[in-house]
Amino acid sequence: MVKGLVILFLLLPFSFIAEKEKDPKPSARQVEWQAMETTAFLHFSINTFTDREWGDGTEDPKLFNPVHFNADSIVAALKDAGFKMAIITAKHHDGFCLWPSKFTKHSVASSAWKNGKGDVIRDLSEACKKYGLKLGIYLSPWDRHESSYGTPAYNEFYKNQLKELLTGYGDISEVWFDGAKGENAKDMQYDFAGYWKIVRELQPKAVIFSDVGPDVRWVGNEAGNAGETCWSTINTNGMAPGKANENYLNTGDPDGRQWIPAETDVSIRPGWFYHPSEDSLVKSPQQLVDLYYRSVGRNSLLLLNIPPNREGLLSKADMASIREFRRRLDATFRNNLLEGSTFTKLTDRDLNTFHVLNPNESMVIRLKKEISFNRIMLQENIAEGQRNEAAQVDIWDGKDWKLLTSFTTIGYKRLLRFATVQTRMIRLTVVKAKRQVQVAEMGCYLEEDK
Ligand code: FUL
Repeated sequence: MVKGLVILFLLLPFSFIAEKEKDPKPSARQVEWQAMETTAFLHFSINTFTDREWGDGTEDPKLFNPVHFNADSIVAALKDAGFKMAIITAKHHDGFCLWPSKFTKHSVASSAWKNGKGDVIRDLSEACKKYGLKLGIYLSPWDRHESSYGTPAYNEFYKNQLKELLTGYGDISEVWFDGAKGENAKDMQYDFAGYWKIVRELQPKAVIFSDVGPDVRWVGNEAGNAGETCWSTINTNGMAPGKANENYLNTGDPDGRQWIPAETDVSIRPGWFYHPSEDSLVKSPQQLVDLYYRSVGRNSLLLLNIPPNREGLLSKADMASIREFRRRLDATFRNNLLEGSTFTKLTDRDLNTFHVLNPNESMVIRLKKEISFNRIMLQENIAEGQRNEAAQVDIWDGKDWKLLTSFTTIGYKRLLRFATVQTRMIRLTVVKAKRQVQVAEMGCYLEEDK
């Protein structure tokens, strides 16, 4: 009996280590991806000129003529507004290609633009290099123009197009595989595994998005809402792009064995493509700030669509809105009021240095003077996984602790908003966690009234 107990105690630390090692963790490319926080989607194609959201593939390529298209101006505006990557619709569901693909005539090469000599992807990739943004591509699997669509030959056609994009335009940092699939040949079997293999071979640093990963998953809606509880882990068993459970994708799964964080794609306008009738419906800077809190602030990434117009430029209203959005965020998060407290690791902007808290453990931050704040920011060291399940923050009112806010997951980032409070002491308590939480960053901020 005693011998048995001794063996048990000897083995215990090993079983703990084994369990810990099984914890899903992000790859380097996923960590880098999430740290970008805000990226831009550019929905731009023949639909921009036909005023449609989904073209049917019969459009005359000559209609594509963005006479003032200027990739530099678009990318400069995105950079100015703090976006770190631009993902462009190289081909949307209608099949029209923004680059002169060798495998179809349905492209810019048959358009009126630059007498068929233009290449949107080339111009954009050069502008991205110039301004230091990453470039991503969206290549719709669903193709309403290509005659081989619906037969196995289409997979070859698609792979050829993918290879053109992955070899001809320098670094590609994200490849976006849309799950949408309409009426023409519903039974088309996409070779997603084959597509993804090509991405890994040709652009090993690129993250692959589809509804269910493998690197980045869909957040489950197009309204800009990550789950209040949002795990970067899921189990993809049996789920295919286009057929995933939206609620499951929205919140993720604490028991998920795969690290596939959620990307929140949402448009600055009602539609994904530019429509003149939506010029007055551009989301305001404050609506964009709210989107940031509901995506990045809930452990997701904000992929904001800002569609170029018929001239081939971002519209003035859109540019003004994204610029002011960034100004407001910068103004709020510039000044971390916890700086100078004894917990220096929490404010050093380095996720690899952290303070550990076990479940039911608290840390009390004493400040040199009273602070006024209405926002809290928390980050876990996600390189080691995501652990916090429930936590709360209390503040000292001079006599007693008062609950300020309680919340669930943290992950890469959690942002909390509440009415302005004053205090000299703040207490963070981990209420429930999968294991010891590595609290990497914490900030208290004051957002001024607008
Ligand atoms: C959807 C597409 O059908 C929309 O047109 C848009 O591209 C959006 C981002 O994804 O599935």
